[in-house]
Amino acid sequence: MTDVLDELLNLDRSQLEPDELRRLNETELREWLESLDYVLASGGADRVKDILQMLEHHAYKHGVPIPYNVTTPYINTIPVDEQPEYPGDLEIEERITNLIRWNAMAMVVRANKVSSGIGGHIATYASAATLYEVGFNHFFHGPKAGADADLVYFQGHASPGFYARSFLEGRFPVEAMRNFRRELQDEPGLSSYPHPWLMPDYWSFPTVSMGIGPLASIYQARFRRYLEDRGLLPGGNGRVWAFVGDGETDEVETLGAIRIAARNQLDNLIWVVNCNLQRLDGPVYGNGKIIQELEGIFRGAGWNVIKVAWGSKWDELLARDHDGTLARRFEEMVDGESQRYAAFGAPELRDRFFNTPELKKLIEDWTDADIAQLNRGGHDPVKIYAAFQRAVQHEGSPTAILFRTVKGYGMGDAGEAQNVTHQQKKLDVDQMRAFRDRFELPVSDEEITKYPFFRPEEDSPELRYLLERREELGGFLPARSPKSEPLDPPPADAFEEFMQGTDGREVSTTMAFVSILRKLLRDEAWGKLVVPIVPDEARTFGMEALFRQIGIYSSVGQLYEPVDRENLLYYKESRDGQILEEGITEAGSMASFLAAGTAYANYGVNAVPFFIYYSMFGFQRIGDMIWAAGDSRARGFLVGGTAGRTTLAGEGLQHQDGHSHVLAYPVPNLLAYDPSFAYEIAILVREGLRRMYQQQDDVFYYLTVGNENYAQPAAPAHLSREALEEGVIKGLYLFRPAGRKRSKLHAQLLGSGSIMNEALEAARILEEDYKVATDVWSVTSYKALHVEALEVERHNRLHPDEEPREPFVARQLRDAKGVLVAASDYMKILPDALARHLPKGIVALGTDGFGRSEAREELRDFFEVDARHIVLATLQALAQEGSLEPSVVAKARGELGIDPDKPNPFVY
Ligand SMILES: Cc1ncc(C[n+]2csc(CCOP(=O)(O)OP(=O)(O)O)c2C)c(N)n1
Ligand SMILES: [Mg+2]
Repeated sequence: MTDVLDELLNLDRSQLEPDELRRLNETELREWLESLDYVLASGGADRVKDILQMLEHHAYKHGVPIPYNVTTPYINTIPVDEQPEYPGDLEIEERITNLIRWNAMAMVVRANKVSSGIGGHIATYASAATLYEVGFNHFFHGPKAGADADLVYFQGHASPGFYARSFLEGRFPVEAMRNFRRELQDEPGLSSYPHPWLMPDYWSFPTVSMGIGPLASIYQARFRRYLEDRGLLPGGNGRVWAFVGDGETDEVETLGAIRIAARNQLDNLIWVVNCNLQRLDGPVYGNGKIIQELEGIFRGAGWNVIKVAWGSKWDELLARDHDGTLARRFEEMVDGESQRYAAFGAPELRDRFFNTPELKKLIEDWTDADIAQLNRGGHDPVKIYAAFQRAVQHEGSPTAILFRTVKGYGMGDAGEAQNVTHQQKKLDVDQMRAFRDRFELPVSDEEITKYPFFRPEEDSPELRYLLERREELGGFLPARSPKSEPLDPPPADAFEEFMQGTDGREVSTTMAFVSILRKLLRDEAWGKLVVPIVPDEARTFGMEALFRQIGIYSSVGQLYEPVDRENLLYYKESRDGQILEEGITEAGSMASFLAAGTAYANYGVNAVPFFIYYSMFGFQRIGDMIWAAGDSRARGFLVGGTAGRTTLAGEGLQHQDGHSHVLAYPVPNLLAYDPSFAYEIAILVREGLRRMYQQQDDVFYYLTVGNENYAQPAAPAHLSREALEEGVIKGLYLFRPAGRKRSKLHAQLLGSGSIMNEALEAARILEEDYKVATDVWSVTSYKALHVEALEVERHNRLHPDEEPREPFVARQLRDAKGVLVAASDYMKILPDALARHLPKGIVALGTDGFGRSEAREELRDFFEVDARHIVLATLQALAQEGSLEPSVVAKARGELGIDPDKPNPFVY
């Protein structure tokens, strides 16, 4: 034996004949494999893992780098012998699935027959039907499951499938099914996609803007942990399931935060990625394998990955495949090729896939009918069940299940695996018949032309089964059922200190806001409900004191001694920490806002998110998510810090925000405010709490705060508290009446945010130097004024026979004398949009244009919003109405030191 070994060791392989070398290689490999089999049998899988790891290290030490491989072979993760027995009645479940398939298809085809172009998708749900059905029958826990209730992010454009199921469940009348995508009919209709705004008892999460659902699901799962860890929600087995399209993974939002899920060990999160290998135009990754690519990405990020690529019929072939030929062929096949087999069926598969003598041998006794059963794993309920079961049992990390399916499954030549399938919404009679026959549906030839919906008798085995399963699992899904109790706002005097001003002490509105927040955090009822969310900007906003006061949430606590431990305000992470310090991700932070802002509906917890961020990186960066917050009926406060194009000095073009208030207009249920003073913020925060949590209005708030320090005034004495509050909330009030009485010249200046101080200074100059009696108004919200004015205008238009109403803004300014001049740190469009609701014309000053790195004073000159420019604009307006000679204005321009030839900031 030793001699043989010596001989082998001294062998010079290069001297061997090819045949000898092959035999040697084979023997060597067999011995290694046999050793491994022995270790597996006697020491188990863990021992095998240990040894392989040690071997790898050993090889590495001897200079043999083992290529790092994040993927596993392209076969199912769960071996056949580890598949649990299916607990349901497969036959009846298949019949139910087929009925849902039919109704989902019929609702789209019918909707487009009645109203061509109304749209809808068949192919997506067709590919995912069995995935969802296994979930509905065995996994998804409904609202009645309490702490075990699941939250499910349904793939948006698969909506016909969910409606079709709900129809079987008796949740929708047939009229609703007929009115899919018709929400404005006299009969009930169904919204195209998941929109809580439109179907508030049904949908919880808007998912159809690709990428937002997956991202939101991560932060949802984390937020659930946060509520549990902070004692606001009882711990349970409730999970977050997110259904994701393989094409959807192209969106940076989809995969951009997956490591956050791994970091937080979110084993309450399961992603079901429906890899039908196609997106809208064609293959997701025709030249590669999307499942393998995604596996690498998820595994690399620390997720548990389960691949379900091949259906049970393939197991027979894999069992015959002793030398790995079939597995290698899987590996070799790119998705574009695979799509052909799904599209063209058995003959194509026989000829092209089984393309070597070894492969052909595997199917030599198979008919085309046998081959046709070689299904993809995502259509096989037994495989799906095994994967879901493994996912819910997995601990310590999130799970992604990658299911291989066929897009347009069952649509036959109407679209199965065709590149056009995503858009297919019309099936002719023959195609409908083929669909019916394939899924063995009880629809007659005569009926078929009417695209009937089919619902079995109430006491049919199918309906009984379906309803029993849902009852057992805690009720129907999708379902949205807000269940939080109304909560009174803090008492009126809670924020009294902010009504008094700072007595000359200069503080920014950001600092004032943070003080209000700290005050709220100490409130008995509200304190624990506040969820401060910051994307790595807490120090920018002077919030670092909160680190120590309320802690930063971390699912694992703090595993290190922070470098600033000696410091009073050290960086404290803890499991019951309150701040969500998200790192540099506005999108992730907004996802947290979505989760916290809808906690009242999903968990019955009145969480109050305050998402504080650089205002520039809000609407224009994550506007679609803010839109989704509106749709979701999220509550809470978005706080745009370092706001104002000229208030944020030095930072320049990409930081200085002079338009977020314009971008805030489109979101209908968002109230946007640009407050100038601490007491305005205090009034708005209290009002927001009252409206959102006591009155339970589905609105949310946007406040901009600046970093310019100035003395915060006390609430003006000339107004009653009610009048002041009304003005602040509705958007306009008289802050300082003119000092000069009985003047010939009058002006009304409207200031906002920190430009208010410029308006006040302008008023002083106008009164002292130009004898213009000048009132100064604070405009807290152009949007609020505008929205109310439009509502009044509309009312008057629709009720011409009634006494016309007057918009609030017009009423406020009705008796105001002289010219109107508005100045803000935002675009001129804000006051301009109000113009036709005002008793007279208005001159708008604002900050249209790209920002500059400069100091505040220069910036305000450049953008023409400083006191001097306000004075000039006022005098010019007075000249235009004929109260002043133009020469006076020209002279004033010189006195004010304004260069008439200065460049236009908008075009320059
Ligand atoms: C942000 C965004 N961009 C584009 C679309 C339009 N769109 C709807 S579905 C779809 C293709 C989806 O493909 P995939 O994610 O693979 O889902 P499948 O239908 O294949 O399951 C596209 C591009 C959208 N809904 N959202
Ligand atoms: Mg797809």
